[in-house]
Parts: sequence; structure tokens; C-alpha cells
Amino acid sequence: MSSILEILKNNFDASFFKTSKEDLLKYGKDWTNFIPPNPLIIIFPKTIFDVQKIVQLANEHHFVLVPSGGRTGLSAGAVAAQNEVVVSMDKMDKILSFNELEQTIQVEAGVITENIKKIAEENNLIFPIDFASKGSSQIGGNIATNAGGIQVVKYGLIRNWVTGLKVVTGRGEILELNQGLIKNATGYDLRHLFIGSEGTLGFIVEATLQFISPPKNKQVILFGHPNIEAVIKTMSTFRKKIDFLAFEFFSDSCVDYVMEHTQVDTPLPQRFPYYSILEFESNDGKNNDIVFQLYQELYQEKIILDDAFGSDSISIKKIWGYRENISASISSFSPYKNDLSVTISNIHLFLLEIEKVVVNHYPLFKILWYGHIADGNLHLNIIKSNDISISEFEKKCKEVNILIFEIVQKYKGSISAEHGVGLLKKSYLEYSKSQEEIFYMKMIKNIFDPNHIMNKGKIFDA
Ligand code: S2G
Ligand code: ZN
Repeated sequence: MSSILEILKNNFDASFFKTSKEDLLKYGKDWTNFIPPNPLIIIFPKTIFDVQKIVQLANEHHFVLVPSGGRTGLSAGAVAAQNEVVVSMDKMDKILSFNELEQTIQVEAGVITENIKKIAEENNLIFPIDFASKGSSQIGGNIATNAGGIQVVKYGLIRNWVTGLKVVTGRGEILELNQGLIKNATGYDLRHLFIGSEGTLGFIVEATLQFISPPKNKQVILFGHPNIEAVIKTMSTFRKKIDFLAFEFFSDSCVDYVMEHTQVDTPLPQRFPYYSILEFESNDGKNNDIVFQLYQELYQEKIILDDAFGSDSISIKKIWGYRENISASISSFSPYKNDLSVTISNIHLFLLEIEKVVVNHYPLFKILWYGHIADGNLHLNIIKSNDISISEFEKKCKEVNILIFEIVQKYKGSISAEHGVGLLKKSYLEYSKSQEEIFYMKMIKNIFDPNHIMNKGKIFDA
């Protein structure tokens, strides 16, 4: 290890490094809590050529690099537990250009997501990727995990909004992928291999991102429901008649945490087992009429039991707060997270089957359901009861994971809908990917990173 430090310090001056115990702990991990960080050193490249030099040294001297962005990951994709060299993009945070005609922005990988969204809004546009961690996540990490968030049902995943990508491959080559073109039919689109690659093929160092005109006159309604079937029935009823911007759900068990953490009152005068949030454009009131008529039908059928409507920014923010603040409100309780997805028609039976398994095995644990139900994506968070230790809790959760993932496999679902595989979900990959698919992924890894210096051990053991 000392020779690696020597090699790095012979090539970069002290301003490039952080080595204190606090910094090693801080930069050696992400938002996951179950794997202790143990990095060798943290290095902060300032240019693409610094990144290229680091990759070349890693190949020559065979040491592993862990790319690090905003460190908001939830599958330990940015955890350095094996004395790796963490390469933080914090100092590669320049906004390079904004193209008014193309409505695109060119940024370095270390730019904070929210700053990109602000620049779009300053130009009367939006960057249509929205999630709770946007204030600390970096765009490079969002792209490396193909981030989603609450507007995927309308705008898709970040993959749809990356028109150009500059990368340093695991071989140390700089590739400029797609150069911002809308159309480019010249063979394999390598950009899409790097999007979602979790830092295992190389470093994302720059991106060209597409902005779009904002929706007009957003309307938001929070509904109270008797059960999950009612949530699904509400989603499918509205989906048939309007092109909504978002449809999210959460169980009542989430509400206590959000009320405690954000000091808000109850979402509705009465508490209900489930809630959903519908966001849509008014469309000169036409959609409001449709929604109101459908609401009345669903209310008659007791599918919807109550509602709270928001059309001004304050009420919209308050309503979204019940959903967007769940993750932050529960994080201090070290929840065991599962981020699952199935096709939409399977959600109802899938959720009920998982809930049955979880309740049978976790009678004392709190079960929190929330997520992007219109994408088929459910976030299952288990909160530990006070009667057992964290390690006992994690052991029990891992035991039940097998039963949960068998149900995922039965419904041909995904063991990780949007948070990536990283280290936490690696041992369950086969529940969602065939042996043949994993073989091809490993072959692709060998092409871009033949010496396995890039985030070794993440997603799979190459
Ligand atoms: C969400 C955020 C991370 C979490 O709230 O949609 O993806 O807590 C999550 O699961
Ligand atoms: Zn999510």
C-alpha cells in the first residue's frame, strides 16, 4: 500500500489528496450503512487529464479505483471497503456551456444535480430528473446509476436526457460519446453502456444534458386509500384519461416519521392505510374537469376516501413533502432497504405476496412501503424493532431477502429498480439477470477495464 501512496504522491502534489481519518471515513462511503469504509487515500483530480493519469497509474501498478461523486448511493456502489483509492469528482464541478438553441448544458461530472436544475429554470426550462437527494448528488453519479426519481412516468430515466458523454475508460482512453447529437445511427451507442455502469467501465467526466420546456400550471392532489388495490385502481383509472406528470404512493407507516422529522400535521384530517399523489398539468382546466369527474366516481366506490388539492407552490410543496421527505425522515433509523420493480400489471399481487412474507418473518418490525408505483417501482424499507441489535437485524433481513427475491424472480421483476447493484445487491443479481447476461456483462467489463481497476467487486466479481 505504501508503494501506491508513493506512486500517487510522485505524480500529484499534496493539494490533490485527503488522508485524515475523518476524510477517509467520509469519502470512503455513500448513504449505505452496512459496510465499513476502508479506503487507502482520497484523490481529487482537477481535469480529465488528471483522471486519465490516475487510471494509467492504476493499470501500470495494479491498484483499484473507486469513483466517488455526491456519495448518495444506496447500494454501496461508492464504498471503498478494500483499501482502494477513492477518486472524488468534487473538484471537477464546472458548468462548461449552455446552448440556448439546442437547450442543452455541458457540465463536468462533479456538478451538483440541483445546480443543473436551477440553470434550466433560469432559462425557463427544466431538467426533468427529480429526486430527494438532488441537493447533494452529483450528475456523474446520477448518470453512473441511471437515476430516476418521481417524474420517470412522464420523462423517463436520466438515460433519456444525456445527449453526450465524455468518459475515461478503464484502459485510460478518453472517449467522446455521441457529442450531443439527437440522431446518430453509426453502430453501437457506447454512451448507453456507461449510463448505469456504476463506475465499473471507466469514469464519467463530462456530460451534455438536454433541457425541456416546463409543464404549465401543475396541479397536485393527495388521496387517502383503504388498501393497495385502491391505489392501483386509482392509478390505472387516471392513466386511461390523462397524461399525468407523476403518480407516487406511500403507506401510512411512513407518515409518522415524516411528521416527526419535518414537524408537519397529518396529510388528511383522518389517517388512511395508503396515500397516493397525482401530479398533472391543468391544460386550461380540461384535466381538472376530467380528474374531478373520475375522483367523484372513485370516491363513490370508496377507492378514494379523502383528498387534499394543491395548485399553488406552497400547497404543492407541502403535499410532495409527505412523499419526498420519507427517505430523509427514516435514514437515522438505519432502514433495511429493498428497491424492487415488476411490470405494472403485476404490482398488486406482487406487493401483497411480499407483504405476507415480510409480516410473517418480521412481526415486530415496521414495514414502510413507498415509491414510484406508476413505474412498477416499490421501495420496501424495514425499520428495526428495539429488541435486537443492528447485526441481528441485518442478518434477519438478509434471510428474508431470499424469500423476497424468489417472489421478484417469479414475477420476472428487478432486485434493484433504480438504486443499482453495487455491493449490497451483488449476491442476488441472479434473481434478475440470467447466467448468460452476466457472462456478457463480464465480457464487456473486460473490454473496457481489462485489469479490473475500475470499482472492482461492484455489480459482480469479474
Ligand atoms: C425515493 C430515495 C432513496 C430511498 O424516495 O424514491 O429512491 O430512501 C428513493 O429509497
Ligand atoms: Zn425512488
